[in-house]
Amino acid sequence: MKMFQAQVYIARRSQLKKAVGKGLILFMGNNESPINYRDNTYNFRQDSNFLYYFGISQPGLAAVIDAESGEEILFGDEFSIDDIIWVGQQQSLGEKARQAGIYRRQDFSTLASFIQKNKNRIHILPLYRHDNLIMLAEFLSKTPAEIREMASTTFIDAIIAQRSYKSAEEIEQMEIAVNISRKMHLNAMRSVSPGKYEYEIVSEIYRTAKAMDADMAYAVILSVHGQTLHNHYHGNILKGGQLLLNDSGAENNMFYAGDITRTCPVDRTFTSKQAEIYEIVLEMENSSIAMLRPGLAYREVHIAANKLMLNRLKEIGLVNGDVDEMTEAGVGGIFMPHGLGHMIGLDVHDMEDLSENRVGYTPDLKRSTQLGLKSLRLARKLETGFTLTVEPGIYFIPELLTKTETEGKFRDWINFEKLKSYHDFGGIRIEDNVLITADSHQILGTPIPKSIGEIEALR
Ligand SMILES: [Mn+2]
Repeated sequence: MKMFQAQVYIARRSQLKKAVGKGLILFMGNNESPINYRDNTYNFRQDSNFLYYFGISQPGLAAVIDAESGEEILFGDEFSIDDIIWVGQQQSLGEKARQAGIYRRQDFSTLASFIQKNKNRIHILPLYRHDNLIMLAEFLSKTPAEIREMASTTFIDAIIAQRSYKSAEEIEQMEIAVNISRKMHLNAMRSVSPGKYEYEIVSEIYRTAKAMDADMAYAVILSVHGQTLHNHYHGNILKGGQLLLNDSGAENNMFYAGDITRTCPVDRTFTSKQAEIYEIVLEMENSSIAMLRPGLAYREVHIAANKLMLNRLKEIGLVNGDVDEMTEAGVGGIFMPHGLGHMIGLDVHDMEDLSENRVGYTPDLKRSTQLGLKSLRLARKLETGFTLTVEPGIYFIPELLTKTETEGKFRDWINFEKLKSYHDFGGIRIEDNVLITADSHQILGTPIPKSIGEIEALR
């Protein structure tokens, strides 16, 4: 099992103990999740908070840290002879615990009474897995709704205050994840040709990841209908004249995520109409990345990208009017209905199990309700050590354009007539992963082709 040095986990837990200060901190590991019966399961993925503080990727675990006495206990069972018959001999759980710097292990069956004894001083996280939610509800004789109410903001905020800042050994893993994602994208783009099915390109992505001991950090988004933001259907035939959007990223064998998007023509070259929009998205991406530095609020970068987009769309006659007024009114959301990016780390949307707003916003920042800006997951001021995605896009969503026109909305600003010829255009998104350094930023991993020349040269 790949883990960091024990010292890494010991230091992380000691910082957490200090930040929480009082009470008993409880971590519930993830369990196997059945597809249709107990022994036929989905791929196991350990909870990211559990991985961060304990590093052990195995189902059936829980752990506690007593913030006052400092005591740390791993709850989980040693393999029995029955387990060994089915899954073979393995490193004992006790040894794995020692690799994480934990010296006390107890059988899982002792967890219930331990929690009951400490029920008035326990800190728990929001539980996104229902089996854990039900288990805890049973341990504490409460309803699942009451358990949800119990989530400790002290505990949540202490984790966010740690996991937001990536250490050198984490950045090394993230670069590995991005570099595997890079190969996935290169192989995908090279395999594109008219007449193939989308799933044939998806198979290149999986093959590439598996060949590098990696998996998907999230379900592949790959479609000739790139205007659909999270399209998981892969049954379309690639046709000449279309664009193919591929948003896919690797999870490496230390469970860090890459999240990369590239858009390429199905034909070897971009049409001039495609190139015109592509250059706008690329300029949005490059100029957003160029702005990144500690102290700048990511909300400002999102807004700057939107203004740049509106200025360029104005130049080609798709919108007209004052760009500041259009930005204020939310015209940009019609063409880019999502946020510019999010935190990334052990999770592709890092720590969002803990609360999207607590991760991406500070109390002084109110989340907008406007199309586009309301989907901005990261708005707060950037700090050294943050890792995030930068993923501008321009989409022509026929249903949204028609609805907006029918409602008479934005009619002074949007050229709906000219846009009719874009209803079958699709969408373009370009996405990279970036680290905020001491005074600037650094794109993670080896550069991945993204200029028109670079992409056309791949085929
Ligand atoms: Mn992303």
